[in-house]
Amino acid sequence: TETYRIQEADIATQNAKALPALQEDYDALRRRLSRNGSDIETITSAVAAFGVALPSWGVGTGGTRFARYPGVGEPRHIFDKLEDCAVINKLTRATPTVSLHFPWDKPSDIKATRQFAEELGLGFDAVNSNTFQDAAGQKLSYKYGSLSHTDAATRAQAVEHNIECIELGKALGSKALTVWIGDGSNFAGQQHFTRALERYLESAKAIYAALPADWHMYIEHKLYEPAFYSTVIADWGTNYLAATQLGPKARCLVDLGHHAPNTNIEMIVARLIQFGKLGGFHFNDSKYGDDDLDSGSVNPFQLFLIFNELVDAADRGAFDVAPAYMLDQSHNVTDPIESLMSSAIELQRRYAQAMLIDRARLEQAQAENDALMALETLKAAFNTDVAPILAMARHRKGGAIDPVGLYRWSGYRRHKQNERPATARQSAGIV
Ligand code: PSV
Ligand code: MN
Ligand code: MN
Repeated sequence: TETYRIQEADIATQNAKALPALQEDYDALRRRLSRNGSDIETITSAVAAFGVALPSWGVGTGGTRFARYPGVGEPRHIFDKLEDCAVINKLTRATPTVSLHFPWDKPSDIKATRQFAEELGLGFDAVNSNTFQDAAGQKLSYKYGSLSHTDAATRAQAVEHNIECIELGKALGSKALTVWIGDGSNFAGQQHFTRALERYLESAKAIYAALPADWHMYIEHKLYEPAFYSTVIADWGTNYLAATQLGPKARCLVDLGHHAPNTNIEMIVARLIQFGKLGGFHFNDSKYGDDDLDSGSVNPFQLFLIFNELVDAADRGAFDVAPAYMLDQSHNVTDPIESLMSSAIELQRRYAQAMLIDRARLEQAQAENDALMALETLKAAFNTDVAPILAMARHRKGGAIDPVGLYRWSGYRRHKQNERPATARQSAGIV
């Protein structure tokens, strides 16, 4: 069968219909923002330059540990996944890279994978290792941990896997390794806190030593799950200590779903920036735990406040290296292509709003302890509808003014249903 692709001409045709209204809204917003001293073009250009990486594991069958419900025409392998990622980028122009997870999406042919990605206009962001479950044919089990396991041979196997991920990443053009481990304990007394962290650090140092000079190692903390009593890298404090012990290439990765409810994540971001250890993000949203819901779907104000810290820090020249932006979401009630497009746009929305904050007024309010005016200043930006800026940025880059509308109009998934016949396992719900 022929491979269906959404054409540039489709985008141009649909955009032509939507452009007059967009231009009107954009011009009105330009006038409104200029009254407050903001130049719309500066913000539109910054939004257009914004990019966030797509998670390879986010385009497949989403799910929880309770169930997976395969959708029609879903990707069967890495090439299909890249094809779907390319649709997201083609329509939003906001997701130029993909973050791969090994061994889930380990390419059997690296050269062909890299070449296919290039043809689709995609690059590769951080590669992710997986020592939180046992891979097929694996010699030693991670049931009781990986990098911090009590058994030296199991730790060595986990280190080896991470080094293999670096090698794969090098061949693909990645520049970072993200390490998240599920190591921890379920019962008081099960694990010696100090010794477990010592073992982790020793293993992590061996991985760090294998990093190329221009690479980063992102350490991801998570409060709980799968370990429910204690987790070795449970919080940003432990993460910071580990990254500091390892060296300058090691940085902390903040996954928005990995904190206790109501944690002030924007302040964690500020702290990590202040001490030069913010590596990047796994963006998603959550109400209870590691929910992996779409960005900004639960707490858009929190996302805005995080971007406020990022814009403020960038204005102050506080970054030696720009943080890596990655999405990490997976669930099973929407088409992942639509959800990932919405999340990428949501990040751009909060970024644009953060650029609208009147920083002089905010600073003055802070100096005068005028709490009400400080919040008002933030809210004035947060309440501004910047949708015309986002749509114009997409349009100027050749993306869709209305990405979800165009995607639905294209019938992409229906085309893929024919091209990607479900396997017997998928039809049975076993994926
Ligand atoms: C763990 O919960 C996590 O956030 C890590 O980033 C994993 O690599 C990812 O989810 C995928 O399960
Ligand atoms: Mn994550
Ligand atoms: Mn997670």
